[in-house]
Amino acid sequence: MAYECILTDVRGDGPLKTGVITLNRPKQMNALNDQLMDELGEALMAFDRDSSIGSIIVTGSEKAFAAGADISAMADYDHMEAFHRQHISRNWETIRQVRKPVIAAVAGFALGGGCEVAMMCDVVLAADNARFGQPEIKIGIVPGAGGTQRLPRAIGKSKAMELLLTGKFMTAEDAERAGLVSRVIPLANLMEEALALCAQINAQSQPSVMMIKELVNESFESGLSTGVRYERRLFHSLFGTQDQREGMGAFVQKRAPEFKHR
Ligand code: CO8
Repeated sequence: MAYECILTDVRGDGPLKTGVITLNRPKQMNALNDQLMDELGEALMAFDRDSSIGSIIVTGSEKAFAAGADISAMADYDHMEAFHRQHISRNWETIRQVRKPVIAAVAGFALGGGCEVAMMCDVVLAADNARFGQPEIKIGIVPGAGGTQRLPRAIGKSKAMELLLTGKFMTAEDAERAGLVSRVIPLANLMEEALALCAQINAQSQPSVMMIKELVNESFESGLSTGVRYERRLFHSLFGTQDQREGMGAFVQKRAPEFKHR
């Protein structure tokens, strides 16, 4: 399918490749309109279905990962339009259906819906110029795609409240200190580092990769006891796989594993 608001690419030279999705509405700082969110969802699901892809990177430009939902598209909505037409809600959860790891490589602004999309990803890597925030309060609304839920889980209640209640931005360094991002990387090296991380993930046993993602998100997005119980069940199930036998056998024999499902 031809996309207008995103670019897609496949990178890497191992048996499993990395799907790269670049948000591409440069004039609007990658503001997330309906078409972009539709295209992002389709590209994510296409990479998820593709058995030659092991992981996915979502990135933006050097100036903006995404400066939020498109305010000009929403400005004249009334309550019924926002609710009934499902215009701004139907396509925001697709990213959560993806089973493969999704890495957000964030440079520049990740604000409002942009910060929310980054938080829906499994790992967030930040360029040193990245700025995170939920400035919805400044335009008379509240976050609508998980910001009030995922931000406190990511950085704790007090820091999240301060950001949410003031709309101020967080630097990449502060975001790393708070645990919102896993690493800060010089802007020029962001994609190289993101691709290197994906190559490391792609070399692992893919059922384990997908189950770890499912397990972490199960607990992160629900209660701890449910997550721990779920973890026990999937842990047991892996003892029915060849990769478990190979992985543990290789350790005992002091050699590198040759996973079948990679
Ligand atoms: N929507 C639409 N256009 C935008 C947006 C946006 N979110 N952000 C920037 N733009 C546009 C500007 O209007 C401007 O366009 P033009 O050149 O035609 O005037 C262009 O991008 C460049 O922006 P600026 O001139 O403002 O550039 P600056 O460098 O001065 O500032 C900022 C950059 C700080 C990013 C600034 O543009 C800004 O504050 N943007 C708005 C940030 C914001 O409020 N984001 C939250 C939006 S609301 C939201 O995300 C709710 C999500 C709910 C999802 C619900 C799903 C169910």
